Amino acid sequence: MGKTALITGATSGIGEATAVRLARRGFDLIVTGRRCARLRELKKKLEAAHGIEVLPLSFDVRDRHQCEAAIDSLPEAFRRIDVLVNNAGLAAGLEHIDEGDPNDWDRMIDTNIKGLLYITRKVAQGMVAQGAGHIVNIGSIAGSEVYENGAAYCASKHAVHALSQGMRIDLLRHGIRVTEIRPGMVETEFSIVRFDGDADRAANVYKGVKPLTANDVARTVCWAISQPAHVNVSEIVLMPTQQADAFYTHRK
Ligand code: NDP
Ligand code: 8X3
Repeated sequence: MGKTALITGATSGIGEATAVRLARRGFDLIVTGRRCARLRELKKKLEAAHGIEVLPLSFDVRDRHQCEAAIDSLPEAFRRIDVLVNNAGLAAGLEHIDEGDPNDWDRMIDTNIKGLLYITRKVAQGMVAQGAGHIVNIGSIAGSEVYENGAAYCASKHAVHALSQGMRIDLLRHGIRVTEIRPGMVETEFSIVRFDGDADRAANVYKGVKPLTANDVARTVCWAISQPAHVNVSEIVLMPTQQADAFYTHRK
């Protein structure tokens, strides 16, 4: 029987690139996100190119009931999830703490932390019952470093780091693997979302740097899940060569 992966936030960037890579490897896919037209398009493209089955599920990970209903609604053929990629997430705003917008904080905390928890709980229940599974959390260097103007986003990714460690402990006895991938700069829609659609400001983030691509991260996800069953890749920090950490970037 083929394997099935659920990828949250597959409508763009890292999630979409991971869907493409896993499709090439023959995984059936459950792809999620709010933009249902993009999910439908992805289904069409991947099923035609790779002869796999793709189930698009459009919902907002911030809404616990939508998350639970989505997982409860899975048809029989998609009920066994072998790999969960918790990728949906965002940064909103870049301001000092006294000037931050609480609506931005809510969006980040509700998506990056609570959404990840809601999905993980439901999917982990199935993995526990089947006695196997692999959860890959897309964290960030912001999960182990803190930079000016980024307190709330960094806090949300620090939470992903803590949750990854906690999940690894809690799921240990069930043989479920947990990997956290913490990338530096990746050029996706991330900065456009962070700056509320300001494409010029977003482009500036990557000026003079060759950032990671979504595909670089997707390749890393694939590598982590392809290890033999007795090997768990706990954490990977993946950086552009021109970026040492959150503070030092060599721009040409
Ligand atoms: P993108 O903006 O390209 O993709 C984000 C994805 O998350 C989209 O598919 C979006 O789908 C989904 N998403 C966001 N909010 C929600 C929501 N409320 N409900 C459901 N889905 C949601 O950015 P990236 O690919 O770069 O980001 C993916 C992950 O990688 C994030 O967790 C981010 O924090 C992390 N990351 C990114 C880095 C970067 O530099 N780009 C570096 C380190 C980590 P839709 O809008 O359709 O709902
Ligand atoms: C995204 C990378 O440096 O903008 O998580 O926080 S950074």
